[in-house]
Amino acid sequence: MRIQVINPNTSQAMTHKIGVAAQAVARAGTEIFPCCPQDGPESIEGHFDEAIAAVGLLEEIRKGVAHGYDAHVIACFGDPGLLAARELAIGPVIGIAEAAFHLASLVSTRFAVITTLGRTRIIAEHLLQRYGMQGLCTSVSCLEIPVLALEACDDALIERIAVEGRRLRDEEGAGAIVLGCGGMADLRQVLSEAIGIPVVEGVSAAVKLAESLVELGLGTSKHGDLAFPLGKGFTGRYAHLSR
Ligand code: 5HY
Repeated sequence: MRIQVINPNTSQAMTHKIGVAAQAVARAGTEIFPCCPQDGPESIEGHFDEAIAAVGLLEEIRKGVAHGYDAHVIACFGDPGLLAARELAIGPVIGIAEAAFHLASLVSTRFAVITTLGRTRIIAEHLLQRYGMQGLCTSVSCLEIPVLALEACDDALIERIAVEGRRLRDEEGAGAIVLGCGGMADLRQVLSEAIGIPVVEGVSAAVKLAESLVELGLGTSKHGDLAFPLGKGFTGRYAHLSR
């Protein structure tokens, strides 16, 4: 099985970290193909970044479909371009936020999310609403750190996240913690041990869900709104999309 794991920002270091984390949990027969767009923001920290990043993400999905990958993972906690990607894809397309929320809901009655900047809290809250998970989430906690600070995540930052995770466990009754950034892909085990409750990390969650869907023969439905995009002309830099 071959799974494309797309980091929608253009940080090579984060793309590598995400690829290593994805391969670490993949089955022996699963090959992970990490990638990121050539063009776009180095990190995604708001609505504008997400909108720009989505175009590059969709180009990567187009390439992945052409390569015949069995599934695709969108390794950004905003799940940018998820439904548009599903229109293009034949195999399943899994966003790391949706994946993490669902797995957290299977091991706890209430979970909390720990993410980066306060200004992106609303993005996670909108996703909880869209996925019908709002009632299961005690809160979206923000560390007020830039996404790229996770590229050089030291023990002090790990301890900061662990302290917040224990607070959410003790003060809000969270039974599980969801790590709300693709840049936290390498922190699942250390934080699970430090916080003492299930810690769900989106990249690993999405890879395992993708494997399960492929093995069940479940690809993206091509009936209705997720059918391939209607043929039409595109102009300018998108002329190559015309069909
Ligand atoms: C992410 N931004 O997973 C998101 C989430 C965040 O560049 N990768 C990004 O932390 O806002």
